[in-house]
Amino acid sequence: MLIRHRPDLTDNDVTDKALYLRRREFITGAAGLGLAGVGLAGLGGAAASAAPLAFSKGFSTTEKPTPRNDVTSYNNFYEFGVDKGDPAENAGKLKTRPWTVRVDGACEAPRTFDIDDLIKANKLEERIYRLRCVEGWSMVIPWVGFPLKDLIAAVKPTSKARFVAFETLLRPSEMTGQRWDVLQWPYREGLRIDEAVHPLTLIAVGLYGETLPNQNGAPLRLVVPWKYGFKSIKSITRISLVERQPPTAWNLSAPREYGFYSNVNPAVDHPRWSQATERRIGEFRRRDTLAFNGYGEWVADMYRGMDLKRNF
Ligand SMILES: Nc1nc2c(c(=O)[nH]1)N[C@H]1C(S)=C(S)[C@@H](COP(=O)(O)O)O[C@H]1N2
Ligand SMILES: [Mo]
Repeated sequence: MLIRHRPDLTDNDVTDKALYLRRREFITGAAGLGLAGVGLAGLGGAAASAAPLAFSKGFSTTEKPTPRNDVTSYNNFYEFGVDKGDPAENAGKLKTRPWTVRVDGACEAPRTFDIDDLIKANKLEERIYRLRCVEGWSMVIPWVGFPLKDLIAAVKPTSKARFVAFETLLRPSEMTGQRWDVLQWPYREGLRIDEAVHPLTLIAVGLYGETLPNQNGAPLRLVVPWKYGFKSIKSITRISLVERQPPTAWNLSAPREYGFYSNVNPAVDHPRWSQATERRIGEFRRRDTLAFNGYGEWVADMYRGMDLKRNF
């Protein structure tokens, strides 16, 4: 199935509007949460904007996307096995319709969304992002999705919504890797509320212009491009607004190795390997890893005053 996207917008158009929206949010502070349904692509050509060119990489990198075949055959999705080829081989068993996502917790309007209604109700955009796995490899992936902040705004969060907890489906009959306790199932992840409503944080429902292949997290997954890939939880069934920092699958399994924040950070090594460099899938030479995966200009402010070696 082909997803409607907007080939009429160039990267610069999209990012100009993104900058415009983002500025407005920062000015209005918490009121920015009320910007429900204002998809960037939905502004059309008329929106006023005066963006510095430096922003043109913020929302879509101009780097060459990793070939589709690599994006869909070299995966981490432990619900289907621990080897890179296992998800492509086994995820076909997962039934992704019907599918609902419960969004609840500290909000005035908790709701259960049907995935097709959710896709129809939101303006989809293409976002080409770098993805850096904590294992030391990276890709450039053209996602199709919508900002998580729009979904959060739809349920009207209260002031008690300080974190967001995410859960993947639990269904060992189809997710055959869930028969083994390599992680505590279901897979769980979490973000601080400001990270969750950051304009870069995406709910992806597609890649390369089409619906997500199961191995990439169909029918919907999170994409947080400045954090290690494991934060980008796949095949989500529940999103809860919570008061306290929620437990996360990798932190539960190895707290010394995987922290809650997990911002890409070349200066903080994993206990068992360096994070200074990475291998871009399809390339031979390693390249330097960038702080916040190259998105620091847009996200570093959220961590001002925090010790990122302790809060790894
Ligand atoms: N539910 C779930 N989500 C997950 C994982 C997983 O095992 N289960 N693996 C994570 C890891 S380690 C990475 S690097 C990315 C990989 O996403 P991709 O296969 O689409 O490139 O998914 C993340 N999301
Ligand atoms: Mo990863």
